[in-house]
Amino acid sequence: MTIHNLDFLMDLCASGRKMTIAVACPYGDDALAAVCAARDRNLVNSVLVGDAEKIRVLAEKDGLSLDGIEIVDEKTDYLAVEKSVKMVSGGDADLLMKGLVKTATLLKSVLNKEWGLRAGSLLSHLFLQEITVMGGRIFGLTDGGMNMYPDLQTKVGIIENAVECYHKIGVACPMIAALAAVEVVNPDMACTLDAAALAKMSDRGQIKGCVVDGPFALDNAVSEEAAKTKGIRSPVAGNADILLVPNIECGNLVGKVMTYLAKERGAGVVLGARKPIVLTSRFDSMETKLLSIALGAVVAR
Ligand code: COD
Repeated sequence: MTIHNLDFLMDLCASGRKMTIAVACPYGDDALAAVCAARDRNLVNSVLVGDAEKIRVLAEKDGLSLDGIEIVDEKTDYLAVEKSVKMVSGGDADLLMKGLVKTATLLKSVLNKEWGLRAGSLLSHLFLQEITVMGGRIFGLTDGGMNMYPDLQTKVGIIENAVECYHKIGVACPMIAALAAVEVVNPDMACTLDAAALAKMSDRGQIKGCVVDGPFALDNAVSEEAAKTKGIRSPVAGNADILLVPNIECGNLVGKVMTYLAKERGAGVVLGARKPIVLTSRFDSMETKLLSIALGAVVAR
């Protein structure tokens, strides 16, 4: 399946069982607007967890009706995060969403050993990045949100999470490019060694349900022409669905360049926990937040 934009996530979400999302600290204007838009499109049921008075004032300021949306009053961010995570781990909600609260604060709560959302496997962030140039493409960027400096084994876990998500959104065998600054193995650049090892693990069936190759520089991962110029022969060259970045800085920078400088939309979610966590940047647009809710709900099924 070739996906040209992210609108399919709305249809996919609307076609299945309606999930309930718990939103921790929903104070950013766009987070509230996205929750209201998700209600209007009948995508999810929402529970807002935070200072009820603050939420109502914000909604009124923005002319948003909170009809049909439940509010659980928790005055401090710390308690709101804890309550929302517990709602999801206890089965009162099917997925979690980060509002206006630090990513690390929410993730530490998610990783809580007693009442968090650990499933015994690696948690990682995937951002589906819509690119309107090049005829409309989607690139899964991972991991620019959770794992900071992944080693080889962590990269395998990051790939497995992304592949499971791609299968759920209808891509049977995603092409994965392990990115570096160059497309050759250079012993002085550790990520090129990891990329080559991942490619061989994919060849030998140690990583399943996808094709992994690398190292690739970004240009030859996304452009067939660039790959041809460099003489790279690989099914992944120019056709990557998923871009595995070497570390959190690379992933975060690529995502933010696309969001802020190119004004593209996306959808972000943390995978590998018992339930998905919708995780976008505080200043992401309402549309990106809405698409992220749809993606999270699809993954939650
Ligand atoms: N998957 C599964 N378990 C994990 C993971 C993971 N990705 N990370 C940590 N754990 C487990 C560890 O095994 C351990 O049992 C426990 O959690 C605590 O581990 P620490 O001490 O290494 O982790 P923390 O709590 O100090 O930090 C975990 C964070 C996810 C908060 C940290 O890695 C982090 O801050 N990541 C970056 C988040 C961020 O700032 N993103 C900004 C970009 S939007």
